[in-house]
Parts: sequence; structure tokens; C-alpha cells
Amino acid sequence: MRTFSDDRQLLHAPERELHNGEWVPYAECPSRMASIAARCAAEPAADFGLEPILAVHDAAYVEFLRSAHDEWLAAGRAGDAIGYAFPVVRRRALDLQRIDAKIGQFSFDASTPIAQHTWQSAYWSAQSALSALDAVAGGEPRAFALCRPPGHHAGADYMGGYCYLNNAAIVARRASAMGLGPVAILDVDYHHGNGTQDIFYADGDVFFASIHADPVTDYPFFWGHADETGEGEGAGSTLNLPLPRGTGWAGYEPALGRALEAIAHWGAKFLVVSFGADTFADDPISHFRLVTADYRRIAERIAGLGLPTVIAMEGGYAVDALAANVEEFLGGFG
Ligand code: SP5
Ligand code: ZN
Repeated sequence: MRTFSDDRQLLHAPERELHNGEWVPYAECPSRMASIAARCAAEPAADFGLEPILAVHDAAYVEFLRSAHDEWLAAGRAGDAIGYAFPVVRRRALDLQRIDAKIGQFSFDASTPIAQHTWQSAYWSAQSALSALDAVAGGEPRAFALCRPPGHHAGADYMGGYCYLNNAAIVARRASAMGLGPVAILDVDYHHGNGTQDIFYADGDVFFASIHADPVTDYPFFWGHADETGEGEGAGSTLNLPLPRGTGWAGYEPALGRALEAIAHWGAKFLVVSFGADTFADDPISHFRLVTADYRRIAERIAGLGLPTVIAMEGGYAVDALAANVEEFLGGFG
């Protein structure tokens, strides 16, 4: 399968994240992408500029991402920029200037630091996704965007969960604008794609289906519950299928069937897959029990929809098995 990436995506390298009250090494490390790139001949991403990014993300948020680390240094800080106060009451536009206030304004967790090169990597991650879209729009049946950093936790004006720009949403919005729709997004990362859901929650043009760990027990906790189904024009265009910790293929397969049936029933003509390999049994931060061979099965079912498809890489933290799991998944598309 044609695959797109850019080496500048490797520059983003936060040192650490908060986990259960302790600082631990950052799980979303450059070697994740490097291990996959070593196994597939990726083509360099083309540059589609800021416009498709700004079709999803607020300009003030994008400007924040670009300048946050410089502002952090200008405030006399060292290392990665990280927030500690979040506007849980009401995210009104206060136009605050202190860097700590801005980080809080534009994020929902403290595990998504902005390092020196974060903007550059996030920008090229989005361009890789747009390059995959360009290939599919040009007649390829499907293409793989080796995105890193991932995207599905990022909303229109917030970062979180290792995500800064929502690569899958950027592709979906652009595919829709190009007239390739109706567009559906299928999110099979272990974690709920809260950013993607928020972006399209009131948007009847894009269907969002997600299979993920039950947010009662797992990050991101505040989204992904089964009763979240969309609102306004988007009422009924969100489908959440939370599954319990410990889920293996036997529990996963019926949920996948439901998601695919809903996508077909909705009349999708174009598919974006947010693919996380953190559903793997040996993933260090997750609790499903899929094995390598299951990724081929998942892909074969998805391919059964027969839709032009862009696959965007999301999570997956068992670095030693990651490339094999991705290869198995992509192989299932035939
Ligand atoms: C894209 C994606 O899969 N994001 C997942 C974000 C999950 N963050 C919350 C879980 C924190 C676990 N931290 C463990 C670090 C071990 N080194
Ligand atoms: Zn994940």
C-alpha cells in the first residue's frame, strides 16, 4: 500500500509525561514511527499548506501551537512546555497571555507536552495524512499515512493524549469538501477519539464510529460513552462502542461488525480509518488482548466495505511489535 511520511515527524521528542502521579518516559516516542518506517517504503509527504489544517482547527489554537515553546523559553523555563491549570468551568475566550494559562486554555490533559520541534512534527504528520488523501483522490483504492504525532484526541482548539493536530479529521473534512463523501471515520485505536468526535459532533456530513476501551475505566474518561450519539445536524452521526478491559477478538469482532454495518447503512462513499495498534495484548499502556493476526482480520472486514480509504496512524506503544502489527493490518487490505 502506498505510504506517506516525513522525517521531520521524528523531531518531536518530549522527555516525559505524568502517569499515575509520577513522571515516566514519554510513551509516544520517535522510535515508534522509525520502527514502522524501517519496514515500509514510505514516500515523502507533499506540502498542502495550512489551509486544510485551518478547515478543522481554530487559527488561535494553531498560532498557539507554533509559538508555545518559544513563549515557554521566553518565560525563563527549560525543557518541554506543560500545563497545570485547566478551565473546567467554561472555556470562554479570555485572551490570556501567560503561557501557563494559554496551555491550559488549549489542552485537556497534562500528558501532552510541547517540545522544541512539536509544531514541525505535527505539521508534517498532517501533511502525510493529506498526501495519502491526495493519492486516494487520484485513484488509489487506499493509502496509509504514517502519522506521528497521532491526532484523534486533538479537537478544533485543544491538544491532549499525545495529539496536536487531528490528522484524520483534516482528511475527512477535506475529502468532504472535495465532494468525495459522504465520509465516515472509523476509529479503532484503544482509546476513544474524543477530538474527532467533538469536531464532527454537530456535523451531519461526517459519520464517526469508534470502538474503544470503556471510558468508565480508561482514558479519556469524559467522552466515548455509548449515549453520545451526536447533536443538531449531527444527531445520530456518532456511534460509540465501548468495550471492557480484557477484550480479545471474540468480543471485538461483533463490535467491528456493528460499526461497519452502521457505516454502510449511513451511505458512506469514503472512509478514513484512525488506526491504533494499542489494542495489542502486550501494549504497555492498554488492556485489550488482540494478537498480531487479528489486525489482518480487522482490515479484511474493513476492506469488505469496498470504499476508498485513507488510513491514519494513531497509537500503539509496544514498539517491538508495532511494525509487525501495522504490516499485518495493511496486508489485510489485499
Ligand atoms: C493516541 C493515543 O493512543 N493516545 C493515548 C493517550 C493516553 N494517555 C493516557 C494514558 C497514560 C499512560 N501513560 C503511561 C506511560 C508509560 N510510559
Ligand atoms: Zn490510543
